[in-house]
Amino acid sequence: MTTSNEAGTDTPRAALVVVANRLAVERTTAADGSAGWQTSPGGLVTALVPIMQAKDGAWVGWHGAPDEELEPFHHDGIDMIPVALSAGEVEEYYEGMSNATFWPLYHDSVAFPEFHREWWDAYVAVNRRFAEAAASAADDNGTVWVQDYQLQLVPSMLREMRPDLRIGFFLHIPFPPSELFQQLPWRRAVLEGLAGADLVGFQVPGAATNFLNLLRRRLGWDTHRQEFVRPDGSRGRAAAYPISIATQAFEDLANSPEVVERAAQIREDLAAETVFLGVDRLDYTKGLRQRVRAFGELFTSGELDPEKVVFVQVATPSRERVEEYKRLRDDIELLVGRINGDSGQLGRPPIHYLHQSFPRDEMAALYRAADVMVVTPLRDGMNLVAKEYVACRSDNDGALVLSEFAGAARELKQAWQVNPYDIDGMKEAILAAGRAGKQETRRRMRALRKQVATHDIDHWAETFLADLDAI
Ligand code: GDG
Repeated sequence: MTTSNEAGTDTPRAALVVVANRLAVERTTAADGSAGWQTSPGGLVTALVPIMQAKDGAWVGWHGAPDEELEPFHHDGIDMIPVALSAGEVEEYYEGMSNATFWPLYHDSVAFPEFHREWWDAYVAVNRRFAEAAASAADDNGTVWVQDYQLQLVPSMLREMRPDLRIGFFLHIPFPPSELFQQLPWRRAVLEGLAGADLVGFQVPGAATNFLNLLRRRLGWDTHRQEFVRPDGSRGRAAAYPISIATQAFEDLANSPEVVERAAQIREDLAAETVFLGVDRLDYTKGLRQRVRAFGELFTSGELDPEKVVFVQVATPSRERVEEYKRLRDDIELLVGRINGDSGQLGRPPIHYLHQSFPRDEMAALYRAADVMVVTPLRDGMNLVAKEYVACRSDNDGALVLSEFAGAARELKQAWQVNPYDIDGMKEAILAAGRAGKQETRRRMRALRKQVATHDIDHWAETFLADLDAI
C-alpha cells in the first residue's frame, strides 16, 4: 500500500517486504511494441505473491537492466521497488563477488573462488543500497525477508537502520563448513551481516550447524542449540527450512491434455526403449562433466545400447559472461560431440544435448516422457528439478537417480542415491535405475511423491514466516 511517510513523500510502506537480487517481475513487449511487466514464473515468486498481496507487500530488487533508474510501481497487488545497478556494479557485485567468489566458495570450492577487494567494496555498497530501499519501504514493526547470497550484509545493515523490524534471511545455496568459509578475507563481516537477522534459514540442518559453529569459533558468540547471542545480548535463531515447489501446480500441468500429448510425441520422436533425462542450468556445480562421462562410458562399453537408449540433457544457458561457465560449456560440448561421434549412428545420437531454455509445459512433458531422471550435482542447496520430476509422475512411474550432495537427498530418500564423484558407482546406479522392475520403481516413486505432496513451497514460506513471527 502507498501511504505518506513522516517525510511526506509517497514512499510505499509495507507490512511485509521481500528483498531479493531480482525483482519479482520481468519486462514484456506487447505486439504493438509497448513495454510492460509480467510476474516472474519462478517458484519463490509464485509462493510469495499471494502472501504479499494479503499483507500489502513490497518487493525490493534489481529489475535486470544496468544503468537505469526506475520509480517504484505497483504490479499484481505488490509494490515493486527497483534498485538501480550500474554496469560496473553488475560486473563487480553480481558476476564477481556473488557468482565468482561466494557461489564457488559455498559449493565446496568445486571451482576456484576469486577474492578481489574491489569486488568486495562493490558488494558492500550494493548491499547498503538494498538495505536502504528496504528500510524506507517497511512499515513500523514490519517484517523484512531477505533472500540469498547476493545480500548477506543486508540483515545487519537493516537492523542498524530500523531496529523495530523483524528480519528474516534465507540462503538458497549451501553454507560451507568452517574449513572452507575461513578462506574468505571478509568472513567476519559476512557472519555479522547474516546474524543481523532474527531468523537465518538454510536448506539443511548441517548448514545451520556450520553457521552456528562459525559464530562461536570465529566471533566468540554464545550459542545454545539453534539460538545465538549477539554482543549486545539480543538473540537470533538459525535453522533449516528445506525449500520446495508448487507441487499441485506441476502435477496439474503434467496431467493437462496438451502436456500428455507432447510427452507422447517426445517418446515417438526419440524412438527409444529407455529415455534418461538431465535438466540443469549449465553450471559447474551440477556435475555435468562427470554425468556425461558416465553415460559416455556406458554407451561405449555397450552396457547401454545406443540403439535402444537415449540420454537427453537440457543445459539451460546461465551466467554466460563468467569465464568458468564459458569453459564448462566448451568442455561439455567437446565431450558430447566425442561420445556421439564414437557411439552414434546416422539419425541416432545417443546423447541429445540442448543448450536452450524451454517453457514450463515443455519441461513438464520432458519429465513425463523420461523413464529415469538423473540429478547428480557435486553440491546443491536443494535442487528443485528432482522435486519437479517427482511431482509430474502421478502415474507413480519413473526412477530418480539423485546425488547425495543435493539438499534434496535428505528428503528424497527412496531415490537411487549416488556419490557424483564416483563415476563407477554412478554408472551402476544409472543401470540399476534403468533396469528396475515396475514394482520397485513404483514403490519408490509413491514414497517420493508423498514427501513432495506434503512439503510444498507454500508449506516452506508459511513455516518460515510463522517461525519468524514467533520470535
Ligand atoms: C538455486 C540453488 C535451490 C531450468 N531450466 C529451465 C527451467 N529451469 C528451472 C527448473 C527449476 C529451476 O530452474 C532450477 O532450480 P534448481 O533448484 O534445480 O537449481 P538453481 O537454479 O541452482 O537454484 C538450488 C534453488 O536455488 C531454490 O532454493 O534448490 O539448490 O542452487 O525450477 O525447472 N525452467 C524452464 N525452462 C528451462 O529451460 N521453464
